[in-house]
Amino acid sequence: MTRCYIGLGSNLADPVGQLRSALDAMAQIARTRLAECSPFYTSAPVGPGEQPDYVNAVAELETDLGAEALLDALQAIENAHGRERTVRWGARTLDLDVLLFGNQTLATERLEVPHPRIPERNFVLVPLADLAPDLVMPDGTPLRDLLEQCPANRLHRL
Ligand code: ROI
Repeated sequence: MTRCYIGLGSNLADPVGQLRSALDAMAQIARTRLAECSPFYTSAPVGPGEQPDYVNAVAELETDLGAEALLDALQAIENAHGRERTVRWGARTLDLDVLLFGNQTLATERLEVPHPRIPERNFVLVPLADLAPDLVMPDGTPLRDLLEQCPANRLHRL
């Protein structure tokens, strides 16, 4: 079993409901167990243009799937939640990002793990630290160091 962490985000169409239903769907993924989910947070949108605040969380999964098979399952859930891939960094009903996949480092056409933007996103680091405060990244960097160095962005626990 590989322990992995998934970032959840939504800023359209009842974001809290989107995250709850995504968690229900993730609990149904084959050969995978939903171990835990962090608290939900509201966060100021990062990225260009005006868009609503996000609701973000991080979930811990244990899976026997490979990273790309897990990505397939997560993308199927995004699509079932009406995700449209139009504007890069635009508003979205549901975003599921593979943040970490065990201690693996991967870079394929579809998937880069650890997720390259973890260090600059407090809406990922804070809920990840709720689940795994002592986590160490595959390159040896403690999560605590990333948290200390991360730029501040408005974030409130729901
Ligand atoms: N901003 C916040 N606060 N939360 C997100 O989940 C999020 N996701 C994104 C972009 C558009 C980069 N901004 C975000 O994909």
